[in-house]
Amino acid sequence: MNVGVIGTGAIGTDHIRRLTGRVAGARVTAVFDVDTARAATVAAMAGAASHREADDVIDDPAVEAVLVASPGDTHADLVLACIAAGKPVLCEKPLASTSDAALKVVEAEVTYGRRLVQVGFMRRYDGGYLGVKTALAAGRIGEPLLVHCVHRNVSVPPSFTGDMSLTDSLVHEVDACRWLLDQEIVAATVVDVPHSPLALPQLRDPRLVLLETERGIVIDAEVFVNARYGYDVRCEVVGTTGTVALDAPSTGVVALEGGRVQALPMDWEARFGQAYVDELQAWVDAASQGTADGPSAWDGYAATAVAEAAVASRGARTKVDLAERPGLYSGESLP
Ligand code: NAD
Ligand code: ISE
Repeated sequence: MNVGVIGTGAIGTDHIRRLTGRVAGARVTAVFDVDTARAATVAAMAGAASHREADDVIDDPAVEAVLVASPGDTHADLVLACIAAGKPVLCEKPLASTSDAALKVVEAEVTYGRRLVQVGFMRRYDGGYLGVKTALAAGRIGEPLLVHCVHRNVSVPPSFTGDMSLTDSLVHEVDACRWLLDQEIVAATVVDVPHSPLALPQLRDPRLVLLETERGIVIDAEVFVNARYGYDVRCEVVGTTGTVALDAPSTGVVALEGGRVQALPMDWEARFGQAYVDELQAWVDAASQGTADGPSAWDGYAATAVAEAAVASRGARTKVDLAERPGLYSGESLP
């Protein structure tokens, strides 16, 4: 399958490497980035053409499917153009920067009549999260009551502004919990906590968010994007008869000089590297049949709507205003 990639920054380039070397059945044939020098370098690395506009990638007759890895506020229009062209698209999260824009994508896909969109919620493909999902589905901890989540990044670039820890980072917890619990999140409350002096002044960091699901489960999620010490993602579901927690890949425990040290990953690539490969393989397999599965446009819409409620919260419990879920997305999205 010939893939066109829009956005050749950090994750776009990583995805191109994976599509080129670790995923079966795909090759990258066209790229576009507003940073034309970067696009040219990456195109040369992949043996792809470097196009002048994003639409030239989407409309390129040789391109059979598109991967969108530009910044979040560009996603919705690019995905709408892919749907109009009838091409399967893997869109990095978030699907859109507003729930209205995400809903337009949902409506366009429903009108098209078949799934074309997969959203880059790669945690659904991670072995640790799949273990939690399997234990829950088998009823091993009884009925889930609450979930504790932690999402810590070492640091973020200056382009990470405003409420991005909610709209760009928390959306992973939102999607993972919706998927693990198989229910929608209906309310969000952001609790004020002291700010880290090490965070960029324009950021409120860390954030503590309480989410409530439609069946009354409460999720507490800490998002701390300047935690400095490592990339640390945790999730524990507390049930009526036990708990199940995320098991992260380990590089072993080193004992020396009177201590034990367990290395932590320092970024998402080190922590979720295999999940990205499995996500891309699933996408290529479905896209080469002209469709999509895994996290859907509806999942992208729901995550953005919850993040929007969290942004609006400012300490108050804020309801999530979700549209009616179209039949195209009935049933659970499998990883
Ligand atoms: P980045 O800043 O490293 O790369 C973005 C690239 O997009 C840059 O090269 C920039 O020049 C280019 N760009 C900007 N506007 C563009 C436009 N209109 N058209 C085409 N290209 C444009 O950012 P990144 O970290 O690679 O993040 C990109 C996207 O991937 C974001 O939506 C982010 O949330 C998502 N992301 C997801 C994960 C994950 O774990 N799933 C991890 C990192 C990033
Ligand atoms: C980034 O865009 C990602 O998606 C990472 O997985 C996440 O940990 C980080 O907070 C985001 O900024």
